[in-house]
Amino acid sequence: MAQKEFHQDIINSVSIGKRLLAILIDPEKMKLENASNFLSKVNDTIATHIFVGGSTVDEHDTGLLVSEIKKHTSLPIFLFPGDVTQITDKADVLLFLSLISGRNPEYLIGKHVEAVSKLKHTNLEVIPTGYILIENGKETSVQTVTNTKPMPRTDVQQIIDTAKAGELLGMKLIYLEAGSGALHSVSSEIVSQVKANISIPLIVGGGIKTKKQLENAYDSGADMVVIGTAFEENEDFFLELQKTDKSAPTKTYYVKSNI
Ligand code: 1GP
Repeated sequence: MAQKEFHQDIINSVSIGKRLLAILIDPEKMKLENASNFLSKVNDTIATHIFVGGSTVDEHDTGLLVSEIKKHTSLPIFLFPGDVTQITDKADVLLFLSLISGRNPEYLIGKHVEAVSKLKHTNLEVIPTGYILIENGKETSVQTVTNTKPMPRTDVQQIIDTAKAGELLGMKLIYLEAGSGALHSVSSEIVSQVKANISIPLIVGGGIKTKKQLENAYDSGADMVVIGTAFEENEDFFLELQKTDKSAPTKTYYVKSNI
């Protein structure tokens, strides 16, 4: 397993107030032959990371797609796996997600134990991440696949305590997830309250479809925002999120710090 490099980059970004944007690519929805065109549009946006993952994808498909993505972008590729089968050493980072909003032991620790023998043979940087699913108005695939209940949106204190417990357990990131295609993204109140109570970087995703919602998430305290569906469904979204200085190489900000 690799040295901590990409996690440190996130910490460095947070320390200078840099807003991070991950574009989520689902191998089930992205055909290999479309990756080049998709990535050329991504490279012109303010995106800083690529996440790859889905609910039901196999290793072979994930590996092929990650290799293809790498040909077309220098952005770091984080695996955001729905299952152990999606772990591939072609990526840079594995978000080692523990679904701390739920009480299904398989998604709290079981899958992780299964993953270890596979990880021995990879160079992936593994980042332990507390994954918190929040109710969004409809059932999401995370809920179905993991057989867990999301946390009620109204139970802000319980969400804060869950995030803090994740930090105290040693997790390096907290991810507040409304679920892909969520009707309601995670509320500003939840984002700001969680941010105020943890000292590790905060990722927010699910149901963010407009630039205004994106900015609202950052203004509330999200350090990184994850968007998938809006890029799949709305070509114009790439234009809305275009870099203002297109001459800047995508990797400028990823120069490794010596801090
Ligand atoms: C889902 O948070 C991500 O895991 C992204 O959600 O597809 O709704 O952008 P969307």
